[in-house]
Amino acid sequence: GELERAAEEFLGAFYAENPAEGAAEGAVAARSRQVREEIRRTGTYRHTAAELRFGARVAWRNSSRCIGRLYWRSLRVRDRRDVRAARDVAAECLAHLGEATGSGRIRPVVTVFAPDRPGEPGPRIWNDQLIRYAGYRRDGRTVVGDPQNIELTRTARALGWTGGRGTAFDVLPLVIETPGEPVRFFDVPGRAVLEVELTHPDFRWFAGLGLRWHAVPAVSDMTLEIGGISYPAAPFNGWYMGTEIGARDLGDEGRYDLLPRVAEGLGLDTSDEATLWRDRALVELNVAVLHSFRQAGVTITDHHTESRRFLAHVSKEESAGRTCPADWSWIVPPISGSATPVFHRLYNDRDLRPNYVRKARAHR
Ligand code: HEM
Ligand code: NRG
Repeated sequence: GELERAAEEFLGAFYAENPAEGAAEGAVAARSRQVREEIRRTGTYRHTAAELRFGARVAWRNSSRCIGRLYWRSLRVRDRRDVRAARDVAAECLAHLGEATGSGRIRPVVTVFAPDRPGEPGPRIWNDQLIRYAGYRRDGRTVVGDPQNIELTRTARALGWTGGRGTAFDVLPLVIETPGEPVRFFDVPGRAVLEVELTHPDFRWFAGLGLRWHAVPAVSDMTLEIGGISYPAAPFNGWYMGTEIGARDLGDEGRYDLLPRVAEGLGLDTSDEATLWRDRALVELNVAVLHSFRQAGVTITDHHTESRRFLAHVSKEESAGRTCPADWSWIVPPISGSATPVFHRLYNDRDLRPNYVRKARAHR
């Protein structure tokens, strides 16, 4: 069946890329036979710790939207496959943040919770990242906080969350679904969340905007697929590329929509698009993000450096006899695209496994 085929293919890749694991001739064949037997008996199979570690790393390597893949081998894999209860999932998510954040020198980490099994789905995290800011619609028009998270905020409140203070940067609780339990929320305490207050190296007024952002992007709404097994809760993080915050999170009209306010601070003429006030505001916002993270000692990368690293990664992959799958529309940064080398070429995009895949959100 489908599962046997996917398992077989994964085990083949595992032994091909990890010769030390199967020094003895026929190691693949022996493990494949064992897995087929286990599938026949139980309808599923359990990865070894080494298979899981390799699978989670290759899933990053195969993430064609990710520009940060040069360091895919260094991913720390926290094996928490025995964790299913919502309370324990929440506690392990906080432990993940602690390990990932350190004192600001961010480490790439993934925590793998229980997989889906026949008749028993694994736990699911409803937040799209472990750290998210609440969004409150005030009078049908204006929004306080992050408009992207209005629905998650409503869900948390419907479940009984009263923790929001109504600021633009209230950290939402984790909302966790697991079989045999009602959906529950768990507060993310301030000590688990490193944040950076944004200042600008040249403009004193910028600090007065009262902006901040969290240090760690920890994506929690993607399923880790390895060898036909789905791990629906497998939050992962690296560090930010500045444009994610400075261009998209703070700049998008559907997010914090700050370009008009920054342009005002800069004294730009916003009555005429041709003054490029939006572009100038974007650049200064991005300068502020990179400057503030650096000054706070929090790992961050800029889109020029990261573009060069990504092309180094593509070359390394080709030297290893692999084609690096990549999605141009996600790899090219949202500002100054043509000033980065990733813009000036095309890529093959293939949907390889293992991978992190986004399945339809449970609560939609
Ligand atoms: C997407 C950078 C680590 C997996 C992205 C994006 C950027 C990025 C800029 C595009 C995001 C967007 O436009 O919203 C980085 C950097 C890392 C890093 C600088 C530093 C180490 C990781 C790690 C993993 C990963 C550790 C998994 C183990 C992904 C995936 C996406 C992505 C799956 C697509 C997300 C989606 O579809 O929403 N990355 N990344 N990245 N990255 Fe990375
Ligand atoms: N753009 C999103 C984060 C998406 C993932 N980005 C990373 N991933 N850097 C945002 O919050 O702006 N990572 O694992 O490091």
